[in-house]
Amino acid sequence: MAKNKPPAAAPQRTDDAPLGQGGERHQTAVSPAERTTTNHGVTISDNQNSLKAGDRGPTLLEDFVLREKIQHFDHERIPERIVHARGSGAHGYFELTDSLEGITRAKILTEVGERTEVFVRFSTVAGGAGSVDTPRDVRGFAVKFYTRDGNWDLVGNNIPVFFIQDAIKFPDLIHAVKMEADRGYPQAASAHDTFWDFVSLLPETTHMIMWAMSDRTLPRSLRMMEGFGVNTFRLLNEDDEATFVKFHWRPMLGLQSTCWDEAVKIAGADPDFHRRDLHEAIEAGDYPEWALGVQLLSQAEADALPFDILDATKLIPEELHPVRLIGRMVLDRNPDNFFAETEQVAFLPTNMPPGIDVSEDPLLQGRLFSYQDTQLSRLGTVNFHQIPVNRAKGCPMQNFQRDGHMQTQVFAGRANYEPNSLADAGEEPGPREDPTHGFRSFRAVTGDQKVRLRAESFADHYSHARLFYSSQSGIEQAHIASGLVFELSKVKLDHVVRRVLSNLRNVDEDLAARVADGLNVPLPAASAPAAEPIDMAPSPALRLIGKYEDSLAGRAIAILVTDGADARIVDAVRAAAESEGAAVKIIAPRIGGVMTDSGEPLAAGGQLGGSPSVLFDAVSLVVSAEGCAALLKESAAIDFLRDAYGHLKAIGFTAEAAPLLEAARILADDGVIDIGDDAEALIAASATRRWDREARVRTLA
Ligand code: HDD
Repeated sequence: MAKNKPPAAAPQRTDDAPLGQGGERHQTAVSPAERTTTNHGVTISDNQNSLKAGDRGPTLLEDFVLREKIQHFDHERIPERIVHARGSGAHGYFELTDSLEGITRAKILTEVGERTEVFVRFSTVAGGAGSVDTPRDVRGFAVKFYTRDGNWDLVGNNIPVFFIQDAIKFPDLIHAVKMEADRGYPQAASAHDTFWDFVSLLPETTHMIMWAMSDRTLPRSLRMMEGFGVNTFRLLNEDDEATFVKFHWRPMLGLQSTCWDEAVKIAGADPDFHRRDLHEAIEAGDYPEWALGVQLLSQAEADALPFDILDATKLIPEELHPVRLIGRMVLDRNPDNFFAETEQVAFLPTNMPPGIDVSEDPLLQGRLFSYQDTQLSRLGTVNFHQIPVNRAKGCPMQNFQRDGHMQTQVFAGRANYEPNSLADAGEEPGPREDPTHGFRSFRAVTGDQKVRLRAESFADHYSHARLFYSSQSGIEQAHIASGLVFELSKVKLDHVVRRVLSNLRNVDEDLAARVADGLNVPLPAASAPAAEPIDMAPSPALRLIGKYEDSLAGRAIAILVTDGADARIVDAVRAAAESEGAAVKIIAPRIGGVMTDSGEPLAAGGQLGGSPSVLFDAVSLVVSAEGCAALLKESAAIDFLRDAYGHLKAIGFTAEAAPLLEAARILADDGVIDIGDDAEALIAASATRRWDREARVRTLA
């Protein structure tokens, strides 16, 4: 094009024309509220084309619209959390139902009926932010209460104990479990050399390992997990008298886990399985709910325990000190923006209102430093408390901390120090301390020698692992043994496997023998424990199966249909499932759905190839004879059934589906149900897994 010659007129465009070539599209009036602007408020006239020297020429440095947009994009990512990087959040509220008046002066625990806003973030521990939702891993359960006395963050997990006793081992633990340093894998998996090497050398991890190898680390849904504050905290009353406290969350939907093979397949079928489940449940108004419970112990009761209440690798059996349910938490609102809220939320175990205090648990003591510190590299500024999701909402926030990166508050006046006498000159003096209502620490007696020592009372590493294992049902014990076999089968270092087996002998001889047998290796001699383990009375409350009533509420049933499906049966299954609080999804060979035998179209919520049965809690087949014949040629249909059977789910079928059941080699049992005239029977069988089927479908250790 000749210099200075005006370009040819832009092609005329309609609203359906593709963007990118300039033209008519935005020539209709754009109201001020609709206008897109730069970060500094200048209205942008063309968001499709950069500024160039001629329509085919180079882009000009002068294009501040382009530069600003690209530069902002270049910096969109912030460092992910070093642990718990993968997470899902939700807003909700907490309501107290039973007052702890006299035990604490924290109003959130004394004002019955008062609703306090919360933000919750659930997470996995080991994987990166983009990792899948269903690895075998501990789940984070972090709750931020925006209380009238300041924010309270209860930053817990779905397991009541932890791997290590002293915070100084935390970086080693996390380095060991994350991707191996030289090869950058495995992602989000503990089944590798370095993790088990570390574990085998630190017998204090044994109790947590029992939990980690159990089905607790394979939750079916974030809505179906318990939560625990893990560390021991203190409650302080008006007179600053202390009571030890352990916090518990109890899910209203009960506890439920997946099978290991199922979790692995879900990871492929829907890497966002948990995030989607939480989001969709809240979107549908099916609000997840937990009860908050406390175990309260006096100093004398703590002293009488056969273990140290300051040791985070130990739990207090509920049978010894019952859990008192004092409130409920409901999650009823999805975040508007994932980054602004779920990513930028900063939980701090140091966030405690007056009346709640820490204990001397050496793991907790380290946490009191780490969380505040890590926000600096993650959020980049000491002013991260001003980000909306982190802001104290229930009360004023004011002090003389000033300036810093991203300061958003505009402080008026001269007062930025204390004490000051500016009030005498008629100026605003600013806030002052309040000894009556302010946060006061428990006057713990210390002043001992300065030592780097582990307390003798922490030396017992096996009694609680024994307690946990012996409290499990036979099925759960077999799953723990099989979990250990799977993980150790991935460990290449023989001496590490031997050391784990030596340690396991101190937990349970039968367990060690089963794992050795599963690995096909000889059982080595037992390791010498630092303190002789004791046998404690089993605690059935530590079981996952049977602790809560079986229920279909919050679960999902898939109905696989074909053209000619019996509409009456589809309706009956749907009605029966929905009356139990379960969702129903119609799965069809094609997404458009099918024509039922009544000649009515039936819309599909999912297509067979993209909706494997691992995504559901029970399945049924309502097909015509021709439809069944077509499905016999689909491996996805066979897998659909075979997996449902292998994952111990109830399977409902109509007579026409019999050839498919045969092809998938489904054997009759009380979970394989002809729903011809009894949809209710399927519903009853779907409320739990068919555990008695397991021996038919896999060899457990
Ligand atoms: Fe931690 C994050 C839970 C021990 C250091 N931790 C983090 C999160 C949860 C927990 C749920 C994610 C919070 C969120 O969703 O943003 N951590 C625990 C529990 C522990 C525990 C239950 C044992 C009782 N943690 C622990 C120790 C240290 C840390 C001993 C270090 C001394 N944890 C951190 C951290 C993280 C964190 C590095 C990473 C991101 C963050 O804090 O905000 O500071």
